[in-house]
Amino acid sequence: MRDSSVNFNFLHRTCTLVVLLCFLHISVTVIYYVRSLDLRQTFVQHQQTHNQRTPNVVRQGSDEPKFISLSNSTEITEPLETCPDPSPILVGPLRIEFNTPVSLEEVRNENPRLRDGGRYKPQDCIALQKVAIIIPFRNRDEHLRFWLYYLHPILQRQQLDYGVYIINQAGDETFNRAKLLNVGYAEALKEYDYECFVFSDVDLIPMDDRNTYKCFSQPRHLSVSMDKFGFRLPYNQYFGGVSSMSKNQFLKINGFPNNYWGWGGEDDDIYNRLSSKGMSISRPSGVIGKCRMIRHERDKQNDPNPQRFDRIAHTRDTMHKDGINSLSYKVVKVEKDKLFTKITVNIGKAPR
Ligand SMILES: [Mn+2]
Repeated sequence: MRDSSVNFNFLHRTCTLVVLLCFLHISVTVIYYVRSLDLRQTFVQHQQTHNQRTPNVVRQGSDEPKFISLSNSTEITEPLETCPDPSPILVGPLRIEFNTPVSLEEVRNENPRLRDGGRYKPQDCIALQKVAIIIPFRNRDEHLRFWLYYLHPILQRQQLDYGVYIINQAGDETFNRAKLLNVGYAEALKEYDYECFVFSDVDLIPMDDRNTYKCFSQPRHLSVSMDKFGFRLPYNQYFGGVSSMSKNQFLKINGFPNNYWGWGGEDDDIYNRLSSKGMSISRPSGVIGKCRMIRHERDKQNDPNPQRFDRIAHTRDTMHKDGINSLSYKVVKVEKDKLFTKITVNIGKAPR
């Protein structure tokens, strides 16, 4: 009898101890669980405030980057920081087609952040470069509309401080692409302290916004894989289509030749100028450098220049006399549109 009561007492105490231990275990588990919930919540809150601090792009099938507003924020008074390189709002490969015509009104509406003259700079950071984009032009309004439609959103995503200059050759003498480019350089500099110049044909559209329209430590050839050439470089020294040069690089070669009237050769002359000054050509990869050319017939008054081979052979002798230091022209008209600055110039004609 006594023996069993001792046994029972022992059993009772053991059970109580086990129950207490279980309770302790559960309490500790619950406390840790609640604390981890708390931590997770503050982490999420922190993430949200962090996202609001950095401009965040929402991509919902739209080309236009949308920014979360920073209004009512104390940061508005803080000095701006330099934009990150590469721009965090690039999207990569783009679909480019020329089947549906676009109107200037449509392009103006889709780019509300542009200032008069086709100017733009990012609001939330200081652009890496001030870039003037120079387009030699005559009677290609349809191409220009496509160019503006595609390029303005791309250039804004690239976070550049840029302006678009259409240099329109007055009259109907033979076309002179390189001289128009010299005019664009000179006229853009009268307006703003540009440090980089992109020279682009009006009918070339990049197929990837990672192909940044800015300058590099060497002159840059940007249109490296055109659909017209089967997405390949036609030859190693090719420098036509779209290229970029800093002010220093441009001045080192005395700008571009003024005496290439008609189609062809001026881009090879520019290549000769660069290589004679010991510069090399920088290029994006063949994937990032893909671009489309709008199909067209050869323009009237832009026949192949028969003198081009002879001229290219003598670039080194002529480049110091012929270039930005010998440029002469007359501005006929300046038009400021929201999408571009169009400068109509009289550049004379080929000597007969
Ligand atoms: Mn063309």
